[in-house]
Amino acid sequence: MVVILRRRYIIWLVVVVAVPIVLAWSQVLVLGIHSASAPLAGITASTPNGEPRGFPVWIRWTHYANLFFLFLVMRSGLSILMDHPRLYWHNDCTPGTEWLRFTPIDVPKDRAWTAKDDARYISPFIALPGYRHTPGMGRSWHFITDYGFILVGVIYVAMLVASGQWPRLIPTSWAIVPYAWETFVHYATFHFPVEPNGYYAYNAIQQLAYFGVVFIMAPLSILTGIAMSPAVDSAFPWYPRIFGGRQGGRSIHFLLLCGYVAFTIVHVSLVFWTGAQRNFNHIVLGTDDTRLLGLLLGCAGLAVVVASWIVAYVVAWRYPRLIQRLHKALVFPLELGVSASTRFNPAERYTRADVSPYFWANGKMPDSDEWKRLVADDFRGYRLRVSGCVENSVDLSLDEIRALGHDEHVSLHHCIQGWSGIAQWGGISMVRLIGLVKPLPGARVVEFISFGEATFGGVYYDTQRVEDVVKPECLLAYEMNDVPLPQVHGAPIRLRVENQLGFKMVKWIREIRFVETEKAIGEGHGGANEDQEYFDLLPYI
Ligand SMILES: Nc1nc2c(c(=O)[nH]1)N[C@H]1C(S)=C(S)[C@@H](COP(=O)(O)O)O[C@H]1N2
Ligand SMILES: [Mo]
Repeated sequence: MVVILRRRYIIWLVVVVAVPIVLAWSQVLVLGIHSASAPLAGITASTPNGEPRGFPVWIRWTHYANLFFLFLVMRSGLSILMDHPRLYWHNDCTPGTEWLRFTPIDVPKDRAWTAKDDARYISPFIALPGYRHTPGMGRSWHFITDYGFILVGVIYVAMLVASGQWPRLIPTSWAIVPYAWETFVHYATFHFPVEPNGYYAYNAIQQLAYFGVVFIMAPLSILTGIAMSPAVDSAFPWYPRIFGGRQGGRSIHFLLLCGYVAFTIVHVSLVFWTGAQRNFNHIVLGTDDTRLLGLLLGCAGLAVVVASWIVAYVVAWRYPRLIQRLHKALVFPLELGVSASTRFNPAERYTRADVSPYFWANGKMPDSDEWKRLVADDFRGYRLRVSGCVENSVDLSLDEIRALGHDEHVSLHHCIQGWSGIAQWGGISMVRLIGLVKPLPGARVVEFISFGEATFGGVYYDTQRVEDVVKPECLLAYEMNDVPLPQVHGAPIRLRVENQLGFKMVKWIREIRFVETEKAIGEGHGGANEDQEYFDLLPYI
């Protein structure tokens, strides 16, 4: 895997790592080494009501369950990351402006290079499910295991507070800062400090590290994850801005992954360095002795974790439909709420000044003879057929569509692969079309059918719930950035539906049908990607 970090960030990284180490060495050379093991205020061997602090059963099991879920979350996150292996600090994803990338490829300027072409391979030893372009399955695993990760975190924090064990992690005095510095000076200059017995209390750096992981990193991971959601970003455009936009949120989300990996490496090294048998007995058995049993059981527990990766890999490739269904079962109730609620109506107020200089293109251009004839004739022969469960089927030429009106907005596009871009879209709102064709009461779903092919053959199509197409900002767009829709972006007509991911926005639309359910179309999962690549039916996240 190629990793390219921009030079200015390499310099920053070196400075951030080197400066404290140089300071630590200077202090030791000038002043000598102090003891860093003085007890911290507020940490005693027992709680005020006399119970030993120790490691009660809830700490031991939430520690293990967290490890189990966090690794699955990280592994599936890597599969999603590699589908657009570039990270940015701004809303547009202009190639060449990324601060970090995992691909050697400079995007070619002389030929078409879609976002899907840009996806990279990642080994299934590292990622779940691994290989190339598997964001559908990656997302299903990511979201299913997120539930476990969040649930365990909530139980852990609630118990930490309820049991009075919280002073283990939450600093109660600023005195921890000089202690932490002294401890750092010890580690950085290879003077290993006298460690407190972790059964009762931690050293200052250890305490701050645990505090940081539980109370800063984990919540930030959840919040930056939410900042990538199209439904949230289009309804509350101020929210992603907190993190520097969707790409800022995505970059921070990735840096937090690096943080968990770094923490795990240091944590595990120190567990072994400072007395593996005693430490394992603490966290596995809850006892404070040096038997071998805790270490043995701990290693068995880790073997189960590794086995879970193999099982997840096999299930992802053998029974992807099962995982897609499980994902749907877990999030669908929430999604129906989003769909029904007007609070989640897209309400973006981007301006033309925000329009991205570069907008990735995706998908296979249509190449049928019929399509070529339409292009040759500048779409004068184009007719959009709208039919199905409607009172009034129509065949509309482009001029007739334009005559229906002009609605427009400037919005942030969210691709499932991770990239985004801001563009102006002009066309007719779906509400206008609905007024014309008058769907019958049974019509719950709208099917959009393309001239183009899907990734693995067959016609590209996708569906929308009627609740979503009547929301503002749902357009049949014939214009992008104030010019007629370019061919690569879906000419003559494409769908815009800003509260969902890009794959729902069918380009090169040939036909629209109002139907009762998506279950009778294609393989019944609501779209070509949902059928073939196990994408989610209502991707608001
Ligand atoms: N017909 C068709 N429409 C499609 C696709 C496709 O492959 N075929 N890709 C989708 C995806 S994944 C995205 S992100 C958007 C991209 O739109 P753009 O090419 O204008 O950026 O189009 C969507 N519409
Ligand atoms: Mo996409």
